[in-house]
Amino acid sequence: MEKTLVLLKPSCIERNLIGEVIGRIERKGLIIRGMKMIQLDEKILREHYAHLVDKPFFPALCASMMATPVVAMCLAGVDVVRVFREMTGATNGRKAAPGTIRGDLSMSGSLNIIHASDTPENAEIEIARFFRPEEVFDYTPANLKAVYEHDEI
Ligand code: IDP
Ligand code: MG
Repeated sequence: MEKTLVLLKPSCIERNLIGEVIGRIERKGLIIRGMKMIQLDEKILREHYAHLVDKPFFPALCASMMATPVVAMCLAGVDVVRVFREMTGATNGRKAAPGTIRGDLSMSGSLNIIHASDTPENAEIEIARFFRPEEVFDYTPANLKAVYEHDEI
């Protein structure tokens, strides 16, 4: 089953929204395969946000991502990368559609609550960046038969 990497950013932790976001993940029927708190540093952020290191806002982005530990999660589901990006919403919380995590919970273009992998290829790279293999658990939740029709998984 496809996997994706999610970070609950310091803007989520500081606003006491961890439970709100995890509740949405659980209610959607996504499987939590791994979850832990990590204090990020500049080294891992330069890798994770390599496409942004030359932007003028990169130092502020780094500072905001190191303000508290983050909650890193590995989620699984059919087509989960696309499904969870749609649940996440557009980058800027002021432009993200209502009903999405950012659209409902954020008013900022940088303090936007959550990171989600954008492609299955990047998800594999990002999961390996934040989790050791033994921290990702390959179990089958008992309710899976109620989440998917038998021919969907
Ligand atoms: P994404 O998180 O929606 O995939 P990216 O373009 O990959 O968006 O940017 C990564 C993160 O960098 C964003 O989630 C946001 O926190 C921050 N960011 C992106 N663009 C801007 C900007 O123009 N100003 C300030 N922060 C930004
Ligand atoms: Mg991105």
